[in-house]
Amino acid sequence: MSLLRLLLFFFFFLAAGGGGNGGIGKCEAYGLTKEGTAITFDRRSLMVDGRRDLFFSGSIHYPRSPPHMWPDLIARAKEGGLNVIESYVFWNGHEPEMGVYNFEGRYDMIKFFKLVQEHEMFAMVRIGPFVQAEWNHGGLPYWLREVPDIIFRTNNEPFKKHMQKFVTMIVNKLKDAKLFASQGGPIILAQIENEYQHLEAAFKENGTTYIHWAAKMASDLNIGVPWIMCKQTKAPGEVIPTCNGRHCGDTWPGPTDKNKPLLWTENWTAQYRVFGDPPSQRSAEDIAFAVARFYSVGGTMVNYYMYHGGTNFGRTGASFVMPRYYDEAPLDEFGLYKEPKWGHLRDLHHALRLCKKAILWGNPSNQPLGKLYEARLFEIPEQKICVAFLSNHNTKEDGTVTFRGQQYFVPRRSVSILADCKTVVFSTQHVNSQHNQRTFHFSDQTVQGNVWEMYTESDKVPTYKFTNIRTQKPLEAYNLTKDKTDYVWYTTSFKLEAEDLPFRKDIWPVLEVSSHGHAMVAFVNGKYVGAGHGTKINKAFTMEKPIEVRTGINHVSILSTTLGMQDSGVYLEHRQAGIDGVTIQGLNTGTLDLTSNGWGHLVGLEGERRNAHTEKGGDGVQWVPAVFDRPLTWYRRRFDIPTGDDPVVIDMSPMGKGVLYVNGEGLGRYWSSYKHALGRPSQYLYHVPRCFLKPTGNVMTIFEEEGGGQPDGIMILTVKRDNICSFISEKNPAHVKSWERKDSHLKSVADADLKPQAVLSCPEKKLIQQVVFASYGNPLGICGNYTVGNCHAPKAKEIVEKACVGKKSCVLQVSHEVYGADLNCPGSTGTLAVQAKCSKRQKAADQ
Ligand SMILES: *[C@@H]1O[C@H](CO)[C@@H](O)[C@H](O)[C@H]1NC(C)=O
Ligand SMILES: *[C@@H]1O[C@H](CO)[C@@H](O)[C@H](O)[C@H]1NC(C)=O
Ligand SMILES: *[C@@H]1O[C@H](CO)[C@@H](O)[C@H](O)[C@H]1NC(C)=O
Ligand SMILES: CC(=O)N[C@H]1CO[C@H](CO)[C@@H](O)[C@@H]1O
Repeated sequence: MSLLRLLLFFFFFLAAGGGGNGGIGKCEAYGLTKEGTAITFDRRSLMVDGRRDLFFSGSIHYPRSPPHMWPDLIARAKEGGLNVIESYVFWNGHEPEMGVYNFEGRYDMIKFFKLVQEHEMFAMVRIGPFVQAEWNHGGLPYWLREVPDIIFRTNNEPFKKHMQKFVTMIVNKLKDAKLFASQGGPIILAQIENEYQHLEAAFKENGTTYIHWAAKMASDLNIGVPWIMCKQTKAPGEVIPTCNGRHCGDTWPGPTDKNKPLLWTENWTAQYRVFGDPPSQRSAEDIAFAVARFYSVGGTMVNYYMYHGGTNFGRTGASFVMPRYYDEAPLDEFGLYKEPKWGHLRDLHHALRLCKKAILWGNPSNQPLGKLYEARLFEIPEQKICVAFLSNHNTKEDGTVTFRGQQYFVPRRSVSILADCKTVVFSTQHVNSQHNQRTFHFSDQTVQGNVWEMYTESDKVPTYKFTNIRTQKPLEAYNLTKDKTDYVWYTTSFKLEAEDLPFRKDIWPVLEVSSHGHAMVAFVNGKYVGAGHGTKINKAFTMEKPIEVRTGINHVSILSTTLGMQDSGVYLEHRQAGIDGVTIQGLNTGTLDLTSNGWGHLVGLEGERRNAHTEKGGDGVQWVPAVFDRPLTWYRRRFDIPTGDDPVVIDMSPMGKGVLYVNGEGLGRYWSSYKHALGRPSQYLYHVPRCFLKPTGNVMTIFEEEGGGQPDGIMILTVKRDNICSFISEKNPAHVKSWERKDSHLKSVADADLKPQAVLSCPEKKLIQQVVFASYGNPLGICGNYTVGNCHAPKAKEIVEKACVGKKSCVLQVSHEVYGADLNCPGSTGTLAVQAKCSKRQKAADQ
């Protein structure tokens, strides 16, 4: 069957409603207008009212972006070819105190799933209620630790009681809002527990008893859609086990129970990052390879973790996890399209949908094509339907294979999708979608009114007599803070005689403090002596600092800080933080061990008790003109909202360590003084969602722990992805989406002549203003920095300008005939590289 006929067939198939194009746009298929939809499954796939479908899901966690951003994020996910949105449910956000609930603002779970429904998409709700998710305490509320005799996530009655109560409450809330597919809502899958298998082994028979209990407890809630468990090879009963990982198509054989489908719940689009981590990347090509591979071995649902990561606002990140979350996802932290990741995956989804009939109903088979080469086929011979996935598993070598009498070039580590077992409609290694470059722009608000006030705590460092909790030895920190603050003071006092002091003036005694984690700043006799910290891997650490002591009474005051609670592993309820040993070394009389010296504790900061970061509390605090370079100091300034509607960012690189607020909203912890191996802070740019801002008089408040920072160097920036690029070789296969771009799908297939096309498209409300670079030949470089190679057709720029300037988007042929072959380079690969600039300033032109 020719490709044209194949497409015709699909059109007919769609029109007839026999399977549907994922049903997007057709409410009936989702049961949105009906009483309910049955979600069933077998080995092959999930079924919606008995109809098989392919599912492309993306994780967007509602508390990680403000509700104002949700509609755009969901719409962009749908535009990227997704038909499912996944979110965890965040217990500690919803029940911060036992029996006190919060479903407002960023925690308005119902509103989130209703928006998914309004966008005519499916939803997956991963209740957990342990979720890990690099989220504080894995989502478990602090108060759960204080339940007598509790052991988390095992066959422990107190834990099971509270877990059941919460899960039931969430399920009832979702049912009341009619959000399950069985009620006509969008939710087609629900998850209980989360990556439990390794804990099950640790808890032995109690683990097994617990996971069976959890499966039964969930099933008994009668939600009318299947429950899943991820990374749980032997999920009990009807619960479907799913895979989490980077390469589930090659590392996971699927559920042992042969009537359950292959679903992939977490396919990392990058790697989450903690303070101290260098930047991480996962290329569009690598993700596409893993996903194409998964569908080629019979997978029918993948979930991108994350599709949009967002921000761990305030204190919501797990220990050491930085506020910016999965910025490398297809939609970046600000919700902007990260290209080519977003577009390449969209093209993949379109290609797989084109092959849906074969994937869902065809006979699967595989055919080795040599060492590390393979064809995976799905065929319906009587209907002449055939789809093939040609894979090359060599990591270093491109190759050519012969399949059904025809030769195919298969790049290293790639899958090529042959929609009719003949025509390549997608290759994971050939990116046809546009690229873009993210740029940050200085805004006038940085310098206007760059006047700082301060309110310092360093001149009132508490000593023992100002503390209210006293014990012989220092206490565990979480037990004191109850996760309401990162900060707790540890103080003690001791007396020295003249003969204790070193005789030589140039020899200083040393204060040695050991801590379970995570960081601290120390003072002796009110004077700052230094800071220390652990790492994500080694949370416990020891700090040693030279100190000045005096004859008579000396005071040690240590501010211990945590960076969230741990989110994984067994016995989470026993994890500790804070000071556990203090000595003074180098005295004439030897080492003075202060560990059992009698300790006073004070929870939180003075500024926190007075809400210095809020409008109201801030007004009740004595602010004075700022003096920089001071530890334990609150700083604040006012600023107006930057003009335009590009996202707003605060550059915290001049500061040390602390927390950042705007208008009372916590934007997260900053730690610019902690540099990763490449000498940069892991995060220094902080997203301020525009909905947190008012036109004038916004208040930025910082609490700086270590000092050394220069707040007047903090910049207010805006972020754009207005530099759009294309880099496509004439030899790339034509990806299916580029054909669909034109009005007439079928006509354009013929027009395109199966040559790839470059599609350049500006972000909303912007037009292509300028073609910065265009070359046809063998150009080099990356988006933002292309250079011409030794082959270059001079006409290229003019042709591209004519096609693109003044337009929202344009389509360019990638063919030497259009640009004129370069006679200097016969036989060289023709590559088109274009960089264009989008801008709002241009007045409206034709689309
Ligand atoms: C299982 O739980 C029981 C009761 O809580 C406890 O006594 C036993 O030690 C546990 N077994 C394991 C292997 O942890
Ligand atoms: C925390 O406090 C509880 C009592 O509230 C106590 O049982 C537990 O041992 C304490 N944990 C640590 C590590 O001190
Ligand atoms: C641009 O690319 C050239 C080589 O293609 C490289 O030498 C140069 O450093 C790059 N410039 C920037 C700003 O990345
Ligand atoms: C939770 C989990 O399985 N994480 C894995 C994700 O993939 C990376 C790299 O393949 C592993 O190192 C992680 O353990």
